Amino acid sequence: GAILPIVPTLEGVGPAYEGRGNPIVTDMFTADPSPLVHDETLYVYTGHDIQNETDTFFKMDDWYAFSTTDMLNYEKHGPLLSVDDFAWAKGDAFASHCIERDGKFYWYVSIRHKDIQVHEGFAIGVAVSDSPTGPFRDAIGEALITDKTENSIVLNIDPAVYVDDDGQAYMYWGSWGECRMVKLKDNMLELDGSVETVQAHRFFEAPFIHKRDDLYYLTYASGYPSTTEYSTSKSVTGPWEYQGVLNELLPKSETNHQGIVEFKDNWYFVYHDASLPGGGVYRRSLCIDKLEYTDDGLLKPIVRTRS
Ligand code: FUB
Repeated sequence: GAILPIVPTLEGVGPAYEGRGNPIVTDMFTADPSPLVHDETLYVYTGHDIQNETDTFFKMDDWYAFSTTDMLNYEKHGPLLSVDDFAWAKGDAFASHCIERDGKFYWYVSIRHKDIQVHEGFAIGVAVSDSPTGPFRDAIGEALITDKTENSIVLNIDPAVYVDDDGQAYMYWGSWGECRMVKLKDNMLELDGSVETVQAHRFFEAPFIHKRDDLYYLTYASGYPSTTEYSTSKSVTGPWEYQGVLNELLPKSETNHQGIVEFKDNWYFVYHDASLPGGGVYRRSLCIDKLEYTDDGLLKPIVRTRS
């Protein structure tokens, strides 16, 4: 992939950390980032906004990854995966999450299913590869989450997968006020038990789980337009204690879909805003800022930076 040039032209909104400056990607619109560390490299997987400035809904067909070893220089990979890679899908390459397990890379995606009318047709699929940059192929040949019968307004979007210390994998997802969770079997391709509802105050979408020391953090988009808010728990299955706002409302972007990762002894908050020239609600941009903890293990509010 191409090495992205650094274009430090945007006015700052806060002190920059010793990285590249935001937005990270300046030659295309990128959204819904999810982080993965592998082999001393940070990979951030994103969706791709291709809307015209006048379009009034998301237009998204494929997914990319951006990798860095120094938080300064990024390499673009992709598109690595697209709607066309899922024979059962018909469009809308919404938020995704790629994780590694036992040397394989599982990339969970939100996408509209050809045969589903409820939940606006959204389903969750999974692609697999032996490498973080592909080639990826549909791992099942059908959706992992379809939910064809239940007539509910909850969209089956925004998967986030977490493998706990005992090896049990969990997938979180949801939208419109309902966060859902289900266990996954060790093969990462089958559900292991029933779908449960997760209590999250003012939940809108984009759940993400991370752990530091003995504490689990559930971050998510709250309300719409969305702030990022979070809860903590001693267990990945809750009960969750609401802890407040982590990232405030953004100018122009109504979503800010976040992920959190530790990389080379620092913690980072990856998200999108609409700060690229021409950006907007459906034309978003990958950003990365530092994440810091209080002495009590709570998350300090994000200080957003530009270049
Ligand atoms: O990018 C499409 C949708 O917007 C995602 O699935 C949500 O998380 C929100 O960012």
